[in-house]
Amino acid sequence: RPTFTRSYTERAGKFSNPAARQLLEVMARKQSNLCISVDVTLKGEFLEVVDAVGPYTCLIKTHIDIIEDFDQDLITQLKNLSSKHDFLIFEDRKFADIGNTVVLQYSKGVHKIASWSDITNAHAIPGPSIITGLASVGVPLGRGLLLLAEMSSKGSLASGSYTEGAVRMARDHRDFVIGFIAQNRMEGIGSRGFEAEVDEDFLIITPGVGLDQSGDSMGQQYRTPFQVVAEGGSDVIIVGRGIYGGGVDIPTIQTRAERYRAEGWKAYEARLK
Ligand code: 5BU
Repeated sequence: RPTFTRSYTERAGKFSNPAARQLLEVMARKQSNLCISVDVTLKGEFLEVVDAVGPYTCLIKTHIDIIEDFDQDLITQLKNLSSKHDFLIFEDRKFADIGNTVVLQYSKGVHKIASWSDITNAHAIPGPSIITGLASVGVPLGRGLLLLAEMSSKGSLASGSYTEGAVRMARDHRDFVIGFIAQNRMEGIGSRGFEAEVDEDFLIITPGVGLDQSGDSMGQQYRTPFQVVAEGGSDVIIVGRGIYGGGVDIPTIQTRAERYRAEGWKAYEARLK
């Protein structure tokens, strides 16, 4: 039975990585496969939105480097909200450098990402040393890594043999690489015939999700939760502007978050059958 037709709870027990296990457990507990990307640039607004949408989400995705008034207290408050509402944190950092540099970017600097972000991601472009570098920091802390296997933007170069290469890199680092940012499932991709028999499971986290728009003016492309989860077999949908966008008030943001949570969950239940 392919992994994506099994329940999140059943799959949780099969992951040795603590971040992957915790994420799947939270998803089952809250009936949410919705990751909310809160791409706003002021600390106060960021925390206000996170607090408002916390009940509907399994995972809050950040771009911490866009916050203009970042300080350590933001991290303290974000972590408090993650306990209050029971969600994990995913810094969408997209590391892309040599091992030695990503170690420093992940653990040091102003943001000290490894100290608070349960999950982060990296491009496969530098080769396996980016994983070993990040793992040297993240594994002792129980963190998880997603590799970018595909992107949602028009004309993305991450396809074909590039995607295959990313999947092979992930297979060699199962303790730390918990899955992919991708638009499709990766089973069978890049396999040399025999891996397909191995009971492998990777989380597929998918950006480019929207119910009311097909894209934006800068190359973003949207699919619906049903297309992504029920038809595509993805595990987690990422929604940003579809929830907080358009300068709407907090009750509207909450209504939208619940709408995406319900749509994402319905699509998951549909594929279990
Ligand atoms: P949106 O407002 O739902 O379009 O935001 C999507 C978010 O996901 C945004 O933070 C992007 O940086 C992020 N993203 C993406 O849109 N597409 C990708 O392929 C990857 C990340 Br990887």
